[in-house]
Amino acid sequence: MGHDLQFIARQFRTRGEPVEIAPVPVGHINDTYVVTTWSPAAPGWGTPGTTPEGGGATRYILQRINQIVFTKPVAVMANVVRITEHIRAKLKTECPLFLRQLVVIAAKDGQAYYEDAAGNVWRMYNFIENALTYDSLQDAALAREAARMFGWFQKLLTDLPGPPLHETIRGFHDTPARFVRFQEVFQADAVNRAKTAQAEIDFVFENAALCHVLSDLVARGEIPVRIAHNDAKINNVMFDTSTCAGVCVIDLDTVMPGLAAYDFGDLVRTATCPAAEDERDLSKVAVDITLFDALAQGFVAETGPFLTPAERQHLVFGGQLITFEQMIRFLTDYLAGDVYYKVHRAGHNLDRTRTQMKLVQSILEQEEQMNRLVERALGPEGPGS
Ligand code: ADP
Ligand code: GN1
Ligand code: MG
Repeated sequence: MGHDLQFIARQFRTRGEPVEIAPVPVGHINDTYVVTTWSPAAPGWGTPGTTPEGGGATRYILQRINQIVFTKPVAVMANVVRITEHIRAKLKTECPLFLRQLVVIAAKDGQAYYEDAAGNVWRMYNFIENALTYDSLQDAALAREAARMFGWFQKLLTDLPGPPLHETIRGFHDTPARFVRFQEVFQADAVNRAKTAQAEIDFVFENAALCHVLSDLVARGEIPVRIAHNDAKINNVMFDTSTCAGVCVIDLDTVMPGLAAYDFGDLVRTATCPAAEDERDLSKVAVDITLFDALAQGFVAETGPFLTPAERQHLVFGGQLITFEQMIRFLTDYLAGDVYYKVHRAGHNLDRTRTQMKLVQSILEQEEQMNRLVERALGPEGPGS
């Protein structure tokens, strides 16, 4: 459906009026646009001895929150405001990254979002300039930096004051429930696709025991629930265009109670394999141990000091679990007829399912070595020792 993007962009407190709006074709969930505004110079600008603001272009990110996925967008925005304000309050203004963190741009009525006449909920952020995201990586330094950023993000949120964040998607990483849902969708086979995914369906049933491991540890109180990003995939962190240093963690919709292992797991899933998430040539899909080593070092550099022994021991398992869960989610969506993830070609969710399956196999094969690398990164008494 077409949206009057100019009108929507004008509902926010931007500097100047929107002059250009372009879609960002990244991300599986929200609709994302770059809005460029233009503001004229204030009267008197340029007069020696005066300080009125000059004019110029400013960029923003405008997003329509996917309300099929996020049924409570107002709760999402309440979380996002708390998270962004807390992070900025913790970073000292002199910290070079202070000005490069997400800020929610208020709507003209002062709310953190704008609801249009059709009930769509829109939000606006500052555009993080001179930074970029990657959909996959080949470079160990970037893998280390990505993991350091998500670890840093978890660390910054360990002391978020106030009540628990809203659970924006119920049971988001409840892998056993994901498996139950998969079985229902598979039994219904509403679009008659099960016959085209037999090997993948078999793999899910054969490995179903993986689903319960972390939830059982949580239920027994052996692994703590903390605030996690819960969608720590590689294109949800921005890097400086010139220095390649991490700048900012984005896509905060699922930041809520979760496990450290979920975020490390999503990094393993997306930042240790140089191939794309939807690569069709499966010979390219495997965990690259050099990328993994860098990733482990980056993550524990920030989180090592606060992770419990049980959390440390389950980081690699987090990679297995989150990749397996992602396989189940893509396969479920394929069998349901592509109702959740944006797809761009026939069989897209099945292609994604296959890469995840190949990655699970690759992690299972290299598990011992990966665990050794995490232990080495932690050192006998933690990172840096
Ligand atoms: P989705 O939930 O659909 O993945 P994201 O919030 O991750 O949406 O945004 C999609 C993409 O848009 C990101 O991967 C990133 O490339 C770009 N992006 C998002 N927010 C910003 C921002 N504040 N500044 C610059 N680019 C951004
Ligand atoms: C979605 O929004 P995006 O593209 O960063 C999804 C994640 C999946 C990921 C798979 C809210 O992430 O959970 O892991 O796709 N987000 C939601 O690439 O479902
Ligand atoms: Mg994203």
